[in-house]
Amino acid sequence: MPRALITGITGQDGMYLAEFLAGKGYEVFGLVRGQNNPRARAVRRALPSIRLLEGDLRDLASLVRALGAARPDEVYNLGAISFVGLSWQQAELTGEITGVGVQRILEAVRLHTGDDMSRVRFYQASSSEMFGKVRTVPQRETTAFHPRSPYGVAKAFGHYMTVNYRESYGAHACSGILFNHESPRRGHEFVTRKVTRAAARIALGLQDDLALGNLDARRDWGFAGDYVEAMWLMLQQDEPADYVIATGETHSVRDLLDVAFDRAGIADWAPHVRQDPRLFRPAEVDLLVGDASRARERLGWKPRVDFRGLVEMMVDADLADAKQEIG
Ligand code: GDR
Repeated sequence: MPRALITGITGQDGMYLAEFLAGKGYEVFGLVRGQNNPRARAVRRALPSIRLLEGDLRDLASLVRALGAARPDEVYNLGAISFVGLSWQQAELTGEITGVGVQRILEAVRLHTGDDMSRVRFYQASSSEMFGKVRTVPQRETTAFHPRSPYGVAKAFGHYMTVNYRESYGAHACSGILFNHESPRRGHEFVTRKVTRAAARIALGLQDDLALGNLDARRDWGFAGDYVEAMWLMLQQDEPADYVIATGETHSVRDLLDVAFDRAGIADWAPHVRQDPRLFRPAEVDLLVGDASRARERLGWKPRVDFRGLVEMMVDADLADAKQEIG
């Protein structure tokens, strides 16, 4: 039975990946900060077969210990402070966990494996936020980075560290440059979920309006369930490499509002939405759209859910939640 250790197991991607790997017959271990926090309990409820281990990306010894307990064949580093908007308020902590944390877990794998680091395959959750103020459209693996937030800067550090451990120590380390990926499990602070949840709650009379920031930002939004499969496929290749994972389509926040409110049965979103200057970011990423040709060619990966399908799936789940709330 193959064994996998996932950091960030309590997040959206951690949950999808854990389910996916368990379905493939893996023994799945997850790193958590405290067994009794509500998110760890939720993971255990959803996936009783999972083994949760204590550890923190700020603490090298805890990572070495977790590796010793899990003895994984594959490590997926999904743990991070992942909300871009917050990263200006907590730039140092974001650097510490989202950036330096990657070096710590790579070093832990190196210490754990002794002289052959490639014995444990490593996946790093890199991000399209590294492209930031984009140099070319669409963005691919060779596109230069210009991160626009402390989060993007920290992810770029983690990305280059992953490449560096591969080149320095022969690690089988892959960096997945994932564009935005969403689902009904997405945190409420991210724009897709904020919009789909509000559309559902406004339609059912639970909420009156919705405050947003920049409505003109464009993103390449895919479905998280599709993207975790790409993570796994990367680690099944003989040669480690970096891959862009994206749909190749870009949409604005306005497009998101159109589809979400329409699905919730509201013809015009404009009367319900106001713009709040506090929700604008100090520096914005205006446009992201990825070219996932390498993943298509080498991994045989392609997304199954398109933008409309994704937004409708999320609105339907939020409508069901809102109805339950009403009782
Ligand atoms: P992003 O996701 O920053 O792209 O990072 P987010 O959903 O937060 O923002 C997307 C775009 O929407 C604009 N926006 C708003 N965003 C939020 N959160 N709330 C608002 O009210 C709002 N109004 C407008 C933003 O300005 C932005 O342009 C996500 C995260 O999951 C990262 O961890 C991941 O690495 C990248 O995607 C790929």
